[in-house]
Amino acid sequence: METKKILVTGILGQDGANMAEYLLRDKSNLVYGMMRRVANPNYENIEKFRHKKRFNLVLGDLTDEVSINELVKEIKPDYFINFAANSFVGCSWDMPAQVFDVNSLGVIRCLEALKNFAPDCRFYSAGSSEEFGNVDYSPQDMKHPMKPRSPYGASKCAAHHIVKVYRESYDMYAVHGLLFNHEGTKRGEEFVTRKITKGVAKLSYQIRAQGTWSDRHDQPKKHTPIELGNLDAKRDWSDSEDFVKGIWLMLNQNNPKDYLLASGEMHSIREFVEKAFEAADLKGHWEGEGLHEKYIKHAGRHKYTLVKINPDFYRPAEVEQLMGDPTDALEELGWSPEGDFDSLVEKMVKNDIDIYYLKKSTNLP
Ligand code: NDP
Ligand code: GDR
Repeated sequence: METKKILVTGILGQDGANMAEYLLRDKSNLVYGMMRRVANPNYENIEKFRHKKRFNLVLGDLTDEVSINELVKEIKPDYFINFAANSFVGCSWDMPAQVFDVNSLGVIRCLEALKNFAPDCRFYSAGSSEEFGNVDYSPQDMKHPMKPRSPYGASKCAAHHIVKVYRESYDMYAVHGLLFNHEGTKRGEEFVTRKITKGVAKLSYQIRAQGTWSDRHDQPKKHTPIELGNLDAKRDWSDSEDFVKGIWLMLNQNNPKDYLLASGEMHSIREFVEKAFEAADLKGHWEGEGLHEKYIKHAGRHKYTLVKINPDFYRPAEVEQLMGDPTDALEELGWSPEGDFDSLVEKMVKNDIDIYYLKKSTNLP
């Protein structure tokens, strides 16, 4: 069995950890997971495999070409999967230059290191549906023009172009996958899906864990509504565990070609909220309009506000809707995702309820 050396950046994030877990199932793979130096690293996402023999944790930073060059020189990887990024669209207006440094220049640093020290290595660049932005038609396909609405989206468009330029100029195997939103139990907490499922878990505990719905008390139990921004935005959500398989297929074609991964379905934030509370057996209803809209649950004599609007979570420019057409990936790559919207929401809610209740029962912070 020929050993494959695979360098995965962004290892502590959602996709890096899911990709490493997937690759380690094949005993011929040797995985190098790159993290940047931080004072208090959170290893939660990689705890399952962190101490495996075929996994090595290495330090590097996309803003520092010395570290990227040294890693490529030392490891001489067969595959370089670049997930590292400033991936939060919402903060990209506050630090646009940093976002470009990591998400665009960072990709050039990776490509240069490979060109100079491992020219046969296959490179994956993490592109985004945010590159489509203000969409002309739905579902979007690979021919859709790039119309980003945020510094983040623009930074990914720049990475998209530069990957193509290196592929064509230096005959490198470099692909830029256009991925629509993908979530799961390792999703970062500031993204709307995880924010909702964590909030649902907390509310479930606060309102009902210590007994039945509290009709006996004069006041409703103390509870923490989830505060959200634009409920009408629509996204095409999938499971990250399905996407890492599609990415691996993209890296193992005969000739490099970019693909789009998506579910082909679109749901609003409002629908995600409803589905998440249903999964926790806390179905409520919407009352009010605009900034005063709330998701309410009546229980006995009491009325619980489960969700309310906080205008701070609105963005300076919004991408109102995104939905991708995955036909090419399904037919040409043979990609076959297993999850769907309902199973994704249920999995995330159940996971967060388990975590929250366990923490409370063991008095962890
Ligand atoms: P995460 O935010 O979960 O992970 C990104 C990782 O990159 C983090 O672990 C972060 O480290 C690391 N990172 C940030 N800056 C640097 C740097 N300068 N040097 C090295 N590492 C750095 O993102 P996801 O796993 O969700 O996404 C993976 C990639 O896919 C990203 O590029 C994202 O933009 C892209 N993408 C994601 C989609 C999604 O829906 N999830 C959809 C389309 C594209 P730290 O932990 O220290 O912050
Ligand atoms: P997105 O994901 O911007 O699509 O980027 P996010 O979950 O942050 O937002 C999705 C939509 O929800 C609306 N929204 C809120 N978003 C957040 N984060 N918090 C809120 O309280 C809230 N309320 C409403 C947003 O306005 C938006 O419309 C993700 C990231 O993973 C990117 O890295 C990736 O490239 C794209 O998906 C595809």
